[in-house]
Amino acid sequence: MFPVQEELAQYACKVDLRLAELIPDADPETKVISEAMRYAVLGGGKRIRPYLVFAFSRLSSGDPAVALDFGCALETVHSYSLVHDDLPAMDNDVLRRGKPTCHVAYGEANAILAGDGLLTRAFGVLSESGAPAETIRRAVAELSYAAGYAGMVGGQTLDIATEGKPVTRETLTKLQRLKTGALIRCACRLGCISGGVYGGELFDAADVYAEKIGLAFQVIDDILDGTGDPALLGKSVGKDEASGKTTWLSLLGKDGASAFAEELTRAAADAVKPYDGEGRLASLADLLLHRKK
Ligand code: GRG
Repeated sequence: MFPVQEELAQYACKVDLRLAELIPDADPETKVISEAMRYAVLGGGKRIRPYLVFAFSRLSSGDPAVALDFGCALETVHSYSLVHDDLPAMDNDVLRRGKPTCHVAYGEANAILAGDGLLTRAFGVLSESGAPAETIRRAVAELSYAAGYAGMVGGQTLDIATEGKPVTRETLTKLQRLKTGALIRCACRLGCISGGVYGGELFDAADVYAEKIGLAFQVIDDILDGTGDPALLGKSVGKDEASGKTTWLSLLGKDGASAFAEELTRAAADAVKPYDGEGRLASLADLLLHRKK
């Protein structure tokens, strides 16, 4: 089996170091925002999305430095989404990545601004990555699409609109494909784009892999919310059941949801088999299936 856990841990350290360089402390009068941004983005995240960029960048023979910056840009968007998702107006969570959430630590207004700062910084990071102009253009378009109303923001909108109402399996799949899946697909695509691959068989295989692991990721997230250990997860659990939310756990039960996640994981590995000689992508899908946090 490919040693994906070790490689992911090493890559996460690289991502942390690079993010610290890309988001330096600003001038003293606005330091509270750069501090809140660094608080939200540094330390604690699994860095799965940057690792996906790295893995697909290898397959497209991309420049590793460009892939790292593309992954960091995506991680700043992911971190902004967590900051805003935790706000009182949204999920009203007090714990994230084992620490008080950004608004608890810095106040609500600063948390909103820190999220805004992270989102906008992402596009600066892509633009300054040193990649060819066409590669940057494609990466900016891809990230903007995935993070925006046709992607993650749209998914969050659906999530809020369906709050407290039972939803069908189809609606749940759509909601999660947008809310969580869009950034995961963007990660795989940015990896391809970093090596100048803008379409074709590898790009299509990356899309199928992303779709399958994205949904499996969410199924596991639902199982962990219902049965996971809050100390290990670094966030509160049991909120889905308490709020009567439709999840994969409530739709399929624990065994059914686990079987579904396994099926998706197998399908993900199959989709990239021709490119995955080392087994990195299959091992990553398997690691995500068995994650405890
Ligand atoms: C506020 C516009 C806006 C969007 C929020 C991402 C999101 C949309 C909400 C997060 C809520 C949530 C718990 C979703 C489940 C899947 C998910 C994205 C989990 C967190 O991602 P991980 O596990 O987190 O990769 P780390 O901390 O490892 O980076």
